[in-house]
Amino acid sequence: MTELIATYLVQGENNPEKKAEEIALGLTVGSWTNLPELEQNQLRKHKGRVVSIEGLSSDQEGHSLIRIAYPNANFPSDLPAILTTVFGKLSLDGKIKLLDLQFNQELKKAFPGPRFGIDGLRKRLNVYSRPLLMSIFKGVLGKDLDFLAEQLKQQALGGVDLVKDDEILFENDLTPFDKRIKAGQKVLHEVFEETGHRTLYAVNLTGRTSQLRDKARKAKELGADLLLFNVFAYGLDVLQELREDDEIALPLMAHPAVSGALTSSSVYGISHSLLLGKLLRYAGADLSLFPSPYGTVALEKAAALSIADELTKDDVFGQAFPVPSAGIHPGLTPLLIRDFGIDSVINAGGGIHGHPDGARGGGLAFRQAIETNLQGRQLADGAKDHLELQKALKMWGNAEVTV
Ligand code: 1AE
Repeated sequence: MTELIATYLVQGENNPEKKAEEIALGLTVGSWTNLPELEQNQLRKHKGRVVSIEGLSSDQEGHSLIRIAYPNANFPSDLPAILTTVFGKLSLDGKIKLLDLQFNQELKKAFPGPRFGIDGLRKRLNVYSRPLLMSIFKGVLGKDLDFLAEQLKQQALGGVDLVKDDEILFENDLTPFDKRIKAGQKVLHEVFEETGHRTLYAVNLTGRTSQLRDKARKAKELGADLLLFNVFAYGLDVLQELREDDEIALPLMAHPAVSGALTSSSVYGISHSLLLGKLLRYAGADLSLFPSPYGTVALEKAAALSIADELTKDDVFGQAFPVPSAGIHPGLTPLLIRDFGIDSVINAGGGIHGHPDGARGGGLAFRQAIETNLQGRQLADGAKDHLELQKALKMWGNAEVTV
């Protein structure tokens, strides 16, 4: 019998054995010992199973790790059914957090994984030996296309590989989706002609769920590079639908907006690694943004690393890019490379646009910081050769480490 194994962290439970048994039966066949033998025989293949129960020693608050196996026979192979089975009603039932889901090989076949992933994006950009650099449009609400185009140009001239829309830029009269794509293409083509540097633009796919597929197909027709998607405002299955549509076939960048409501508590919700790592990768995200351990919306380092690990570890799926974000500036580059390696994306909004020389200067400072670090040199040393880096370090400081 093939099974999906869920791991839960339970807090304040006096009798974890009883709780585990209640979950295994309550979320599958309901009750067991009271059933007549004939019914037991009929239902055996649907019965949940307690795999293990571990008390966490040296723990005042009574945490236990409970593992429950759910037969594949109980649900179709889609995330809404899986999540409702393993953490539907249960998510409302006291201090319990879903830490992990172990998919068997059969179940994994139902998921697409990233269409492009790290390899595909590197190929598109022809960049192989360094982390990618991404910047974010800032202050674009209420601004027109010319403003947007100029901001995009400055970011691209700074040498960034990717530019993403701000996640709060929705459909609007001044910078509608279609026009943003066309204007973006024009600017980025001009910069490429001028400098030989290729930058890709991730346009924010927004609107009612029923409109997304057509809108995404239109984006593809118009020549969009990537789609940014606020996946947790919609649902993982919506992301999977977009990924599986061969008429869309664009890289998908998952933004973590709203996910904090699900992940932040230590005793409720879903773990960072499962939601922003494993499930996003299985559903087909090519890049996953999450707070880095260092910036303004800092995430505990172990949690940030666990997301990156789920996005990149060996699996039947391609690897997705970890994008540790929020409050990132050039001085943090050595820490980011040390912790997330070169197969990651360094992403900054304020840390690019706030540079004394503007977005171009900010992009250059990041590229100089990356180059300096990969040469095994201190940023302070690189700053002697690079004016933009020097100004950035003066402005934001320097968390110096070398690899
Ligand atoms: C975790 C998401 C980060 C993000 O989307 C964003 O806009 C960051 O902006 P900065 O770099 O903090 O200005």
